[in-house]
Amino acid sequence: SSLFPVTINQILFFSVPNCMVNKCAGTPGIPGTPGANGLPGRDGRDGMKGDSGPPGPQGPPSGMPGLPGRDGLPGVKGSQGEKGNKGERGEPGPQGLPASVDPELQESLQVLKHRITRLEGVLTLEGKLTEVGEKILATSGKEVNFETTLKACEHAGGSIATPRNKEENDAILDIVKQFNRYAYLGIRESDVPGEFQYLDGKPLNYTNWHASEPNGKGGENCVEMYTDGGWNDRKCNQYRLTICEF
Ligand code: MAN
Ligand code: CA
Repeated sequence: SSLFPVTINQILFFSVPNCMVNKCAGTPGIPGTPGANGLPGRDGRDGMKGDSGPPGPQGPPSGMPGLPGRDGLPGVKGSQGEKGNKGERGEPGPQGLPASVDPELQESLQVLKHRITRLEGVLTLEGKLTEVGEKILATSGKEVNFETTLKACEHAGGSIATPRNKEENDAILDIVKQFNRYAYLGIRESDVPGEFQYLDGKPLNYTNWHASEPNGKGGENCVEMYTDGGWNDRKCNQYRLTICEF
């Protein structure tokens, strides 16, 4: 109604001239009362799009689980496990020839023996080895006390040189003379002063005492070889040429 405050009658009243050709109008009448409100106008146009609202709360979980991921890198190697139990004994092999009549085995033995003989020749030539009977004698060229001599020979897989006959005594003497150094022998004083024995406790069955020896009477428990091959009882703490037998 506010859009049309003037009625059709009022418009006609003011638009008509006061006087016509021969008739004039009287005084204007009192304006009529405002008309009733008009019909509502049409809807306006849509406004501008508003800003997007804040994100909504997280929805409940849904959907199938994804596929498993790829394998990770291999870990560091673990420590070695305990040794397993011993397996069962295998079946016996086929019957072979006795070694004494096995031609292949005998041939191998011949080849090996020949090779060892040649190697012994090389070592003998160089003065590194002396053969006497079944024994092989060798020296480290070092001078050490009796205990150390025992250990050195044992470490090498042999034992301290022990002359059990003249031939062996001479072979040891060769080395003693070559180095011009006395050497301890594998002989020690027993619990009876003045009595000597082999290291295994057995009595001596060959001796080559130097004149007036042994004379230590319990005070010289070891035995050394002089450069003439004679034996002297002597304290065990001297430095003597190491000679071993194998
Ligand atoms: C002399 C001799 C030996 C003895 C030594 C000890 O050479 O009496 O019998 O073993 O001295 O040093
Ligand atoms: Ca002596």
